[in-house]
Amino acid sequence: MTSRLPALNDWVDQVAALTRPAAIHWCDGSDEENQALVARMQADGTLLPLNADTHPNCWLHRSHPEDVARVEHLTFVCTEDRDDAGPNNHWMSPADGHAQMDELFEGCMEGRTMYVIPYCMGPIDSPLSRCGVEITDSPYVVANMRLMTRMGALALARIEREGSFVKGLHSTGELDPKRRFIMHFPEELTIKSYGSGYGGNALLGKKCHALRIASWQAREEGWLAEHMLIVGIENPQGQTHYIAAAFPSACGKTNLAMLIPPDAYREAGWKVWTVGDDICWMRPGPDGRLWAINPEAGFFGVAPGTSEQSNPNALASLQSNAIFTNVAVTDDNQPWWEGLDKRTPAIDWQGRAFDPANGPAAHPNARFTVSARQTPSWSEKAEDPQGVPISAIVFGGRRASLVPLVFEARDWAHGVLIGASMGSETTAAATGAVGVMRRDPMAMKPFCGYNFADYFGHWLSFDGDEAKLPKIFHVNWFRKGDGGDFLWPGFGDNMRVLEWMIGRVKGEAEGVDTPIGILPTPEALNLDGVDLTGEAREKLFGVDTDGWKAEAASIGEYLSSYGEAMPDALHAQQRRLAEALG
Ligand code: GTP
Ligand code: SPV
Ligand code: MN
Repeated sequence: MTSRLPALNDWVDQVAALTRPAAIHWCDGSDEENQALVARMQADGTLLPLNADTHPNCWLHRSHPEDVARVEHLTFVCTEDRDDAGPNNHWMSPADGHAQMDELFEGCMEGRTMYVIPYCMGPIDSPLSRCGVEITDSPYVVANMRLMTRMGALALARIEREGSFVKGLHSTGELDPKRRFIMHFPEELTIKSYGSGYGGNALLGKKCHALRIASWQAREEGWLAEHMLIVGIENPQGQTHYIAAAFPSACGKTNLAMLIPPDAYREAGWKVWTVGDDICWMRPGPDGRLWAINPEAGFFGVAPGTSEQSNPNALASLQSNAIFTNVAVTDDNQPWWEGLDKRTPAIDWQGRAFDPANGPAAHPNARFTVSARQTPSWSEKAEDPQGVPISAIVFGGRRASLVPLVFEARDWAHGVLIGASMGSETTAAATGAVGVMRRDPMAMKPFCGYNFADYFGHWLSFDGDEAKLPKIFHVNWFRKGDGGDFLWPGFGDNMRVLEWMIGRVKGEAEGVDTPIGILPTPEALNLDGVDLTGEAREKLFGVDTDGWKAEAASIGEYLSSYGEAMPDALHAQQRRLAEALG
């Protein structure tokens, strides 16, 4: 098979000449194709069947033990001018990047099948959607792309109609961390990824296309590509507000997107609808509001910590047709991970008999892949070509100290500063140390495909006369007390904070002006049934002026580290913060 688009056929021919596969398979996305692929992967051990009575059509994949997370130190943005990639990215010239990658790809598919995957990010008929083609030698990637994107014949038809697409070339290679690179060529809308079969390194539609390349395109075309969930909150009157929230990797997006409200809220008629759990593309509509789509069609979610208590919607969606990567299994071959329940697993994520001396049974970055439609809270609006109008944008990170539960930006530019100065402790979603505080602006540190200084400028540019922009908030579900425990119950109780935000959007909820922004008094939040200690009340709803003075100074240094390119308006916002703190 070939396509009706010469540019696509030529590229496939070039890649085949370089990688020399034994066969080429154009993916049509059909069930028959998937069944044949799954059978082949079961035969060669890539997929292991899970208990078919409890988890029909569910599969376990064990990745190479040194290939379990994104690799930020091996991820590059290759632009002609180094300043376009910015200090926030590893950079290489496009010529050097191609040379280095093509040497790795040379002959790498000998004896293997090369899969050509046409995919669409976003509803197939949405003007906000964008298409790409991933070429890979990994059938596991094909099976995951089928769940995570609109993949196959319809996407190919759109690509043939539009004539343009993002080119992604991937090979698992030898899985040698020394021969592993993920490179982006935004000026050519091209991605090359070699040496990893894992998640964000290999499913090129996700972080590589929908964030790094798309953020570049979004700047050129006047929209935003963000690491955000999208959730709809329906009040008892039947009115739904959509909220987009940026939290760094493994900091609570999936959980907030699938939140189940506390009993009293549910009894009163509140409902929560999931539109997206990881990526949000948004653009100003004719009415001046920001309209958002979820470019993905599935969830690649963190398994550990997912339970009937923390995220029942996720758990319900994982009973069938799911792929589990690097989880443990019980003695009756059910998937298991830390935090799921009190059972003891039999086999760990590396296939060994479980022994606590070897560490956790499931890898801390073990993941599930599942079609979004299987989630009970799935929103019909996720298929709406227009997207959904965003009422509030939320930034948040893991901050054990200093940062209160929630505060609101005074205006858009202040909100951009709040996003730009976000900090969070690192997690297992990327290789490297866990728990180290770093600046992760708008949760995009690993994903912004261009200079952060230009990116902040792009955010500021949305504040025009006709704009009806969302309110911006900052949250911190992860504040700890002196004893080291989380002070806020989190999960479903986060609904209380969302209700306050919607109240603010409607001009109904009370807030107090402080130097860092507008905070709720504890009385302005509905805390019925929540038992907070005196320490919790003080730390969740207070502003530590001395601590914030030090933070404001550190934010100033961070902004200055970008040199001349940093917009003056952000420096002005930082000065205003420092002065307000006295
Ligand atoms: P990526 O898929 O990596 O982008 O992550 P994510 O932002 O979707 O994170 P996810 O919702 O999967 O949460 C990651 C971890 O944070 C899990 O272990 C959750 O149990 C934990 N978590 C999520 N929400 C809360 C919360 O409100 N409070 C606390 N204490 N932990 C939370
Ligand atoms: C993240 O790390 O933010 C993820 C998982 O959502 S991955 O697809 O590996 O990037
Ligand atoms: Mn993510």
